[in-house]
Amino acid sequence: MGVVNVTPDSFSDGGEWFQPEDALAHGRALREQGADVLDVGGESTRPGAERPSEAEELRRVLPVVEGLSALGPVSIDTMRAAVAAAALDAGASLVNDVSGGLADPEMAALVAERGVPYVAMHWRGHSLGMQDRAHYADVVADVCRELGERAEALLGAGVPADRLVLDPGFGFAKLAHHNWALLRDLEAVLGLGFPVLVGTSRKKFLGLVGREGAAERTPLDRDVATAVTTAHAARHGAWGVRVHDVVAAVDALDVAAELGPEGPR
Ligand code: PMM
Repeated sequence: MGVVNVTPDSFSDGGEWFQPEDALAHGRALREQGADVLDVGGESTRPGAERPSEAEELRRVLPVVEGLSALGPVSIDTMRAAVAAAALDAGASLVNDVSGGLADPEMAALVAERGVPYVAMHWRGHSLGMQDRAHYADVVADVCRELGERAEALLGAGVPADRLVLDPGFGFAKLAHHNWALLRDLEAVLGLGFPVLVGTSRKKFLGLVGREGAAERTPLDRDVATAVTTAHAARHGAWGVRVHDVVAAVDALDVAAELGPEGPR
């Protein structure tokens, strides 16, 4: 899954694709590089970010969704049911909701009605103040329990079980050691019985690794580390990876395919 952020303030690609024509060109390039799905988003979720209005989010994403859907599958990265509905009408075929349906009570019904694949991510609240919620007794057990409860609620609201994908939400209300614990123990998330999407690309914990006492890597310098986590995720059975650098991810996935699943042979 290649990331197309149509935002002025994403931490990872700093507004590079904010103009629709730039986002379209970027999406086309990611598709040519081998992305199976393009994930178009108009709201930055970096810690501390303020939300755009619904009208502004629609203005950002719709032309890009429409243009890129002509070339292949597009997912809409949104927490708003109205934006998801408009994007599906414009050609998107999958909804990626970092709030797992918690931000908008209409989301579950919309996804159920449309019957499209739905990525529900582990989330504890909006970006402002998000990292204040990074408290866990046992991060793997707590995230699995909260995600499992979300999955049950979504199924109860009519989302078909074979359309649901779960995501542990790397970097969302999580400190570096929480992210590492979840990545190390991806099998626990897979144990919930749904396909799992992994979104570690360019996140802060990859900028910090091995850098104690030194400056962290900038987001653009985190693609090598991301390729390693991509191969790891694939070898542990992830359904998909959400990445900015598709060239590196395709290489990492090819290597992972040659090595096969992790574990004793
Ligand atoms: N991360 C971001 C945005 N959307 N969606 C899913 N499913 N999982 C993620 O980890 C995720 C996401 C934030 O990263 P960005 O600012 O680089 O898009």
